[in-house]
Amino acid sequence: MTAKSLGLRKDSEGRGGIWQLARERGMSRRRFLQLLSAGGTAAVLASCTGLPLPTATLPAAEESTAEAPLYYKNPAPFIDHGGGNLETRLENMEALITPSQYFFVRNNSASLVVDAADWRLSIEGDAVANPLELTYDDVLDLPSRTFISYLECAGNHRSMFDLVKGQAAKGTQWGTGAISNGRWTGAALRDVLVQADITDEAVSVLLIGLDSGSPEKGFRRVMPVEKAMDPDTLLAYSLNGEALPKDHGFPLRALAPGWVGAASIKWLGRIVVSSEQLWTRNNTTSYTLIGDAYPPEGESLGKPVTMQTIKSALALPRPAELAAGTQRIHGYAQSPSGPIAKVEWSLDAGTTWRGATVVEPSEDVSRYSWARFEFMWDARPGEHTIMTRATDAAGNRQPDEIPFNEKGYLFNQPVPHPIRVA
Ligand SMILES: Nc1nc2c(c(=O)[nH]1)N[C@H]1C(S)=C(S)[C@@H](COP(=O)(O)O)O[C@H]1N2
Ligand SMILES: [Mo]
Repeated sequence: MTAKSLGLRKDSEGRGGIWQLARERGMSRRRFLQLLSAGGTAAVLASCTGLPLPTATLPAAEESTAEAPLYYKNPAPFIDHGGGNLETRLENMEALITPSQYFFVRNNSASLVVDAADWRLSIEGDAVANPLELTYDDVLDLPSRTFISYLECAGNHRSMFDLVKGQAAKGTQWGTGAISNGRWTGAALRDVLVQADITDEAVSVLLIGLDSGSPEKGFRRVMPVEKAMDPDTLLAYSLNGEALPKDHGFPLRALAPGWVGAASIKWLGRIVVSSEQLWTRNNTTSYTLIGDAYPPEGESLGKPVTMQTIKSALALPRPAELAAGTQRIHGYAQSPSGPIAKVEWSLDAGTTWRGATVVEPSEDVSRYSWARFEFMWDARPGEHTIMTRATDAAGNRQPDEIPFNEKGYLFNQPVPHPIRVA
């Protein structure tokens, strides 16, 4: 694929066509992304039309502030869990792709403001024969890939351990919105690893963010070399046709489709390829399944989480209030192991199930996109609970019951959704 694949599509703000316009005026993709990150669409338009850019449109966050905010986006549309954790309200969503302003945020420290011109990505380690240091332009010059993929926190649905099983798990009490579905563009991590000449001895690839301003303190995650060499594991520089927003890892983040969000390191600064299995906080004490059902592996306290699990949720407020009469109910379902084949819904806590319609997407979507489903419900006045259950094309179905784990990862039993009909 080429730069042409970064075509902007219309989003809910009608910003579609800006890249189109920029391209028609002869702007390079690199220049486009630079302008977008510096001054947003206003900067691109100003450059296209030759008009001076009013200084008021330059983001204030670019100026140095004594104390960095936890995030930069407007928190109004989100459930704010504090500490830089913004949960998407699925009820705000009707379409397949989550607009960037609704895209959930999970920060372990604070969002960074990185100057792409100063930024470097280093690739090193004992299983690297040709250590590299890449600039932003170097990454933009690599062959690019664009596809739709969901990104989901390992702790999405965590509050359901308490609500459904009566066992509270530690961590941010996410409902069902620590997930979003985006259109990503980036280079394949594989291409960079090949350029760095990784050796046959390579076992672990450690991705390190620049959190807290330094690679020493950065949020990090290990993945096996096989996942790192998967052509779909990206070094992503664009979300929904624009440069990555600051809160999502500008200038560059990893995107590990199908894996827990914690592997998709934001503000990526350093990649270490090792001939040994590496253990760090995020596969030993965090992001690992700790509980009776999970015997410890290696240096981990449990079973490190890697792939996500199949889940579904309704796009309704919790609790929801609906008017009596025929209602069209919709929601989203996702699986890391194939497209969603079937979604069912139940009004009697899972005793009987009816079929929902899995909506055919209006464009070709990758196997990493979530699916939209809907069904018609004759809502009668009173208190109701609707449960949904998804099955993927490989035959995986949401289980009736899963074992508890202390940190509440990967909850995927059918979620009961309370609805009052007046
Ligand atoms: N550098 C860095 N990368 C990170 C994180 C972080 O705190 N720092 N959080 C991780 C977690 S736990 C998740 S779920 C995803 C969330 O990505 P988003 O904020 O873009 O939605 O980013 C991951 N990458
Ligand atoms: Mo996460």
